[in-house]
Amino acid sequence: MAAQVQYMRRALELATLGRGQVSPNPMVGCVIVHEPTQRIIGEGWHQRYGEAHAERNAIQAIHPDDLSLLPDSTAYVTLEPCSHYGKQPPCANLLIEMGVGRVVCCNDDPNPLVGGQGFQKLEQAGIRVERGLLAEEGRLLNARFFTFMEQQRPYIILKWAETSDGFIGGPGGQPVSISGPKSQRLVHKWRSEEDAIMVGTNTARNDNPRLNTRLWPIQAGPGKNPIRIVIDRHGTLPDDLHLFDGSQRTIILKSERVNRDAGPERKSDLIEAAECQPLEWINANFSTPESLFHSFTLSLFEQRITSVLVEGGAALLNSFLAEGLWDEMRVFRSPKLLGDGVKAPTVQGRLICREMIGDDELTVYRPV
Ligand code: AOF
Ligand code: ZN
Repeated sequence: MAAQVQYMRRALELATLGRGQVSPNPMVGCVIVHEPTQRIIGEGWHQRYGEAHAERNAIQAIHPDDLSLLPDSTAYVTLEPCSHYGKQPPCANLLIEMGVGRVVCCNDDPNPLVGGQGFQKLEQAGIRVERGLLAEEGRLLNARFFTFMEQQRPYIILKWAETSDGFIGGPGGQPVSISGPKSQRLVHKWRSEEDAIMVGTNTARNDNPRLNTRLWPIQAGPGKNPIRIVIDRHGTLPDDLHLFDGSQRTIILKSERVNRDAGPERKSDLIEAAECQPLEWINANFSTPESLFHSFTLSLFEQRITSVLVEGGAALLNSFLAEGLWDEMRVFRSPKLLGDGVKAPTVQGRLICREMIGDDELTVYRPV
């Protein structure tokens, strides 16, 4: 048992190497172990969206001389092997063709295209299957994918930085620097890990944010800057904001009543740039908070956006909190004092982590 757990932990660790690269797919890792000798003969993970799945990469990593060991080997895979033809052929078929003896997994695949059929295929072919090993860890690893598939909405992370006296902005919403450089860099790393970043109208207007990953260039290869989402109910935000510069895919939520054609509405100096992305306008139903959130989450689900980092301001954060529409809350508390300004939202939920990032204290919460 202990060895099984170790192999699965290794598979989970391998899976994380795909973080920020595989969405809307899950992160998946696979370790293939020759049972009589307890030797790992192949390892792999899903590296990039559209490319080979973990099982195929693990099998490809096996030395040709070891392929004959597969009937006496176990594939530890963090997710049920897929059974469908998507961008990739089914992993269940591959495991059957290669003659793997046993398959152990953390979680069933909630994707309706798979949903149990992967296990069924394997069992019908005479492969022994064990499910549910480190299931909790597996669900946590792919919290975005499970939320997206099971609740048909993106995973929502609320993030803000507050002063010791509980403010997130200056009087009248004027921008002030609250968290330190290390925290800011960490935020850019977080941005590189999520599908989208969102801000409200006042933040877009007052802070004129870029919402990119310039302080975390490590993962920010082409296309790795997340999609920007901004609320502009009445279509009154100025066109020269950084958000509208066409440098990243940008979605604007507007009221159904505002007449606005979809892009191109962008800074003139970028119009000719090859990488310029037209703005996308989404009609949202602003009549009640429920209708707004319903139309918003539905649009994002349809566009296969599996996670959103909500960066403020206070009104937007508070409305997500009031709707109970959040999965994680990340709060920086800096030693600074402001005395007056925009009040920070009230933290709630279950504390899951507390750590110092430079001079700032970071706390992370999940709903109870
Ligand atoms: C696996 N192993 O490593 C992954 C799986 O379009 P495709 O072919 O890439 O299929 C994507 C779906 O396959 C995804 O939604 C999820 O259900 C499953 N992902 N399955 O056996 C893997 N990444
Ligand atoms: Zn697969």
